[in-house]
Amino acid sequence: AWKRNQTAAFKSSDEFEKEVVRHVETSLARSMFNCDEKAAYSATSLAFRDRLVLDWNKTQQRQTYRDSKRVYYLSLEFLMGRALDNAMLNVGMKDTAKAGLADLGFRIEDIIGQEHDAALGNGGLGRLAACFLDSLASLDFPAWGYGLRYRYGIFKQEIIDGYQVEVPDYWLDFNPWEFPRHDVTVDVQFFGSVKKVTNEEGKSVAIWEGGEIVVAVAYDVPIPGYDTPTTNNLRLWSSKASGGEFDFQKFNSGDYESSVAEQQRAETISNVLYPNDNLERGKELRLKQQYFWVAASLYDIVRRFKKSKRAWREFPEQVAIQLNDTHPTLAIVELQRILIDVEGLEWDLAWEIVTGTFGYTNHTVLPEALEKWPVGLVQHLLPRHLQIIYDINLFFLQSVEKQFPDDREILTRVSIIEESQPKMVRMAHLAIVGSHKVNGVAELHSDLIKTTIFKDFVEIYGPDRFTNVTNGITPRRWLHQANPRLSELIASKLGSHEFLKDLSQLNKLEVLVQDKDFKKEWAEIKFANKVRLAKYIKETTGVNVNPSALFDVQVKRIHEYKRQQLNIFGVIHRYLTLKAMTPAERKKQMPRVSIFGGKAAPGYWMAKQIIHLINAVGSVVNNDEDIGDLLKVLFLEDYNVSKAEIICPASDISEHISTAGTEASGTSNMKFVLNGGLIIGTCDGANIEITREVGENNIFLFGNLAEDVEDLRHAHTYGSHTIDPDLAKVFEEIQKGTFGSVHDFSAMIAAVKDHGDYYLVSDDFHSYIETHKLVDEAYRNQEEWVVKSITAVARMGFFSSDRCIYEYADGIWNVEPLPRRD
Ligand code: DL6
Repeated sequence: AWKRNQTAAFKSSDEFEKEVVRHVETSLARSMFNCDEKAAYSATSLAFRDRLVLDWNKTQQRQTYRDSKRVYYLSLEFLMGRALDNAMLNVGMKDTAKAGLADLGFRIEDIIGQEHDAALGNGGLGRLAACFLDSLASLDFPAWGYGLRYRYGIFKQEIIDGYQVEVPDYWLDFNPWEFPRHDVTVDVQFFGSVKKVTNEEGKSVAIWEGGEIVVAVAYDVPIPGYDTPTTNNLRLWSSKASGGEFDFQKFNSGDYESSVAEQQRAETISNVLYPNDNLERGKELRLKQQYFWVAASLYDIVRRFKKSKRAWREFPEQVAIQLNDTHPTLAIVELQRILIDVEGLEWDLAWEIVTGTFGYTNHTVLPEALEKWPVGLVQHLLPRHLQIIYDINLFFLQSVEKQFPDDREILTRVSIIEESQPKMVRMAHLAIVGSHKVNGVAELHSDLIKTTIFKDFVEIYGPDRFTNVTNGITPRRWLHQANPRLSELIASKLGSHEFLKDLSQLNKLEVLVQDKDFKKEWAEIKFANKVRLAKYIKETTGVNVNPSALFDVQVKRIHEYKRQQLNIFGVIHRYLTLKAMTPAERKKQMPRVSIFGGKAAPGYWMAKQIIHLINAVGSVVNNDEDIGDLLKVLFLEDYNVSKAEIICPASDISEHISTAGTEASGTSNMKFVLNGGLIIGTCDGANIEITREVGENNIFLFGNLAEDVEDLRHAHTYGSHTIDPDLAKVFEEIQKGTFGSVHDFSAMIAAVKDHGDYYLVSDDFHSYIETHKLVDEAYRNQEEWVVKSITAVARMGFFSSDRCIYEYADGIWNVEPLPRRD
């Protein structure tokens, strides 16, 4: 096996220490006498970065030399979290660093804790991209990520008087993990006009001229694989005005403000991540971001391909580009434009190359999240692209017409242009037409897209264009890094850490479910993780929680479809039930800690009311002396990746309770189970496959099925809609003012009672409550609970993101790993 002893490794903790001291004194220009934790973090990162760079360069050289097919993962979001801990673990040097830092007077946890999360994403979609980068590198695939270098990532959430307040997240004050490449720039054009001219060969060609140029500057982030020298690249683009810093002429003539205006306007493009999860708002700046990033990335990819001097036809044999949702769909149009306008290829050959290159991953069926752009806006911003979109659509519709000569309706339904007022470009349709494969992210979701939103396309292209790749998570971050004790216990039983690269090996744990000592250690680790979370809760909220209580966690973006409202209504029901009991009866109840966390999009009023209700309930319940430790309700501020690393290992049960058919996959469900927590969930997204793997006895399922949702909604609207009696009592209590402002919460209640209960909160309430009773019962039997926990972990091998990458590589990208042999 390869040992990281030549390049990235430090030979001893002494050597590491020396490097840290050198960086403190030279890179940071400080002395060790005034080296605080922040400086120690910076110097440690720089020491590791120096080593990673060597592997990174070698990996890139080898990939260039071998000239094998590369994968490019285009994602507008990469929710990376912290880099240092991950880098130390992936290169196998954490213990060395720990010893070295201890020698210098620091605790490694404190140093790791200094790092600002790289939070360039909203939620699952961005975190999936980050897990995929880790797997691609760990499995030695030649792969690059392309994204935007936002100056402001997802906002920081503060909770003030129970309400969410958004604070900007400026994360770039010192970022040792990026390399600015001021020599790698691309001019990106916007606006202008198109003229047709006849070239020397008598061919009519389009010339896009005028408008403005914004410069894209590359920033590279090394992505170290686990237990391999392969270190891939994530290239993030930052925007800058063309033609220098500002207009000197205007400056000299005293017009200072407008001299910097152009620069500011250009920089705005990569300034801020749009903070919406599963929601598209159609803002011009967002479209500008998309084209800016896509144009720069394609220029880069094409430049790299051209160096090999291969024929254009070979492009799809050298390049696979995966579109992470529809956000990068303009790449399809941009590549077609480059091939026909710049490189002079014929349309048909160019289109064959384009469709052979792209794959498209769909991540949602929610109508509000499906991207559409007004034709007028596209015309204004990208006039040549709109012409190409119209041509793509024309040829596509002509072929559909031939295939279905008697069906006019299908043309309207599948057209890339929606004939609405105003007309819109349907990005998902463009993505399907321009890709050779379309995949959903869990079996149910992939079936749903084929039978609902993309049904017509299955008729047109046949079922083979559509496939499924169920999501996964990287066990390196989500087990080894987040839960080191559990990872070490597993390694000690399996005889090595190989399971971190072949997660199916976890199944060997199953024979240990009756091993007393093993079970004891397993339970102790969970308890220690709960103590760590309890300490964090005390520090951040001031509330004492009992680590022996059942920890019930729901952390994810706040959204009506994810149904945090169902959870908090359930918590109120529990509270009312406890209140109605005698003290003797209460004593028999299982104590619970209900933990919530997650951000609401700043403009999503209802989601913000849900956060407010959770906090309002917490203030009442946590201070009720009748209740004491029997129930605590917490909302943890500013949920992010590094907090997830503390929360996931500490849960007993976690909630994945979306209305059936709405959550494409979910990935936190996988993180919780891999950390020995059980889940309560609906038959939705990947919960279904988790159940298939872990067995029905090791998961708590409830609620209506996806196939019944439409009928239920129909009945709510056209029939009579009766509210579950227990839920009605919960509503009465809220309306009495028990939790403060009746007015604030009235819309949440009305959504269920008066506006059709779109998310089926009332329909699922009874089975939700009953299933929670089963959870309480099961938890009483700690012996059995631990057996369930171990069994579930042992069966989670399928949910490694490594498995996803192999499936993409085989079924979509047709690309092979390129291991380094030095
Ligand atoms: O595939 C990653 C992740 C899924 O696990 C979630 O279920 C799904 O909601 C999320 N989808 C989006 C869609 N946003 N857009 N566009 O974030 O993807």
